[in-house]
Amino acid sequence: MATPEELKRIAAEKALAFVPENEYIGIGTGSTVNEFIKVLAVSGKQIKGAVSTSKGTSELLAQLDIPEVQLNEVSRLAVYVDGADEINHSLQMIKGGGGAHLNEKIVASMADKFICIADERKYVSRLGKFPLPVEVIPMARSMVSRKLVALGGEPELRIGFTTFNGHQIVDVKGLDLSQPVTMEDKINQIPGVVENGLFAHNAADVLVLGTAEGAKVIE
Ligand code: ABF
Repeated sequence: MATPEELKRIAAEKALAFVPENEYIGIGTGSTVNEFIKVLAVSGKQIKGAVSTSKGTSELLAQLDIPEVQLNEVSRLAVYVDGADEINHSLQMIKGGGGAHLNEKIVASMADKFICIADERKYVSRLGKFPLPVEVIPMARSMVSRKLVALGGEPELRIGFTTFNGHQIVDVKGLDLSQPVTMEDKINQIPGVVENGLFAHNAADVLVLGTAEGAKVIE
């Protein structure tokens, strides 16, 4: 029986095929992405540079001598490779379990193609079992939480966590995410919300799924 770590590596290795040579790419955050960075480092594939989305990703890039560039230095990215907490059959995602979804959504929006890499546990028919991360301005946290309750959610402050950009995160259970694009917009229209972890407008273009039977590519 393959372990989740083995499934992540299977997906990461297959994702290499989607990385063109001599281009700038964006790289997300999380343990599956870390497997991708490790296989990229030993693949011999030459990239111009990688735009990172978190301190953890930047540290691993530096450790493995993969050149990092800042988003402001590039005008487009050939691909964006990132994990997800859940991904549905329309390749819409819940992300942000690692607290980096603001940077991830920004960098993903610059890429020609979003390649999601995940182990098979993440592939779901309906989003919402995983609590939706919502990045909020600290002074507005209580007001935002009341409005999330009004939307049917049960928000919980992520205790002791401050995002890369200095904000807080509330994780919201119980939302009806059957219409992900509508809910993504509704939440982002609440004053004080910086960004939420629904990637519905910007769904992935390709899902590389690590399964016990090997890597499956879903487009
Ligand atoms: C990241 O991928 C986050 O948005 C999401 O939480 C994470 C999944 O992490 P892992 O690959 O460790 O399961 O982009």
